[in-house]
Amino acid sequence: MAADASHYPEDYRAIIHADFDAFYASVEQRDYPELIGKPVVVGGKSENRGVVASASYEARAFGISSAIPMSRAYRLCPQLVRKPPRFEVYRSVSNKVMDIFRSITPLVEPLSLDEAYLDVTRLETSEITPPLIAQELKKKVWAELSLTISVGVGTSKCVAKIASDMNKPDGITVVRPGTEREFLFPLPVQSIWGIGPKTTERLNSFGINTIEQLSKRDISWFESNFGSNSLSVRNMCFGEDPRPVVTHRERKSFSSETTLVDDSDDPEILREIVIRLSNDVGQSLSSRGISGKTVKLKLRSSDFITSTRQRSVLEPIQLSSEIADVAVDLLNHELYKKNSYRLVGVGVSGFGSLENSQDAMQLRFKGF
Ligand code: DCP
Ligand code: MG
Ligand code: MG
Repeated sequence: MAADASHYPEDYRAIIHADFDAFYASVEQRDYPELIGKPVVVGGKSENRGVVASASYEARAFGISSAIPMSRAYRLCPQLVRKPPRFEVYRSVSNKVMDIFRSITPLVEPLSLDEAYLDVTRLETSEITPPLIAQELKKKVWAELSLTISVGVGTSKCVAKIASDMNKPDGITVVRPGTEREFLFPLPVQSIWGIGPKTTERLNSFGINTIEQLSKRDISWFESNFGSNSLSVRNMCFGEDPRPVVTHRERKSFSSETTLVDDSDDPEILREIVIRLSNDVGQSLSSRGISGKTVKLKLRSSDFITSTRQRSVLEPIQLSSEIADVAVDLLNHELYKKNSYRLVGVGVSGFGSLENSQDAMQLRFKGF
């Protein structure tokens, strides 16, 4: 690593953003080694008007990217290999990587299945610095999962997130304290969190293309263009972003759903799926020390009609078996319709105020 791994001055936070490279596609290449080095995409069939969910870096060389139609991907690269998604596997890899992150610090904020923020500020010792932690993290993920992540290290969330994208795949980018402007100013405005395609187009039409150009505008200009977000957008131009890493958001519900490989009306298959999904949700609740009072079952029939059924119980529940009891009962009440289903989901909501107690304790323990 070329980056300077020396110690940080006091008063700076050290935030890491880690994101898997070509997540779904890399998991497929890992599990089917004959695909290594080949253009691979994960997504739906082109005859079903499928789209690309993830493209390997070899596929990207042909101009293929996420969200383009599969038919177009094949036109760009006729020798392309398509794999159907295996969501269960990706979810399990995601759980494992989050555990690896949590083995380094409890301050982990997952953003999606394949990425998270880590606050490693307090981990610095005489031997360990944030860039070294980032290196260790990459090594650990590779050793345990045979997958690469790209990592950004910054003094705020927005800098860390932009940095992790700079040297993909298998990259590490450290933006040292005090060098945020140098790093951000040449980048296009859309690198900033929250500036989407429409805003970018508008800014470009004013001749504002880079973060440096945007940073030169005064506060009143920001106010008339960004309204209530003006201050945070302006601060982000300078790398300032006070948002803390929060271990889980104020979530109102936890749920898990799955699209069936083949639509099914078989009660046994459907019950088995409901039990598995209840197990997923139960694990999420248990690992966070949360229990909820409302269980919801979601069903989407073969003709794409989605329905939900929910039931509240008197005492909050957390265990997979308790969630499954309610969810299976809700399912049993639907089976008389003899519908065939393409998607099944289970969720739990109605949490008590204990939701944040575990995190609060961890923070106190860490001396925050
Ligand atoms: N995903 C999806 N549909 C999209 C974008 C993403 O289904 N439009 C899924 C597939 C990706 C995963 O989410 O593998 C993670 O999304 P990322 O944006 O992190 O993309 P990748 O990990 O695939 O690639 P990168 O190396 O750019 O992070
Ligand atoms: Mg990714
Ligand atoms: Mg991602």
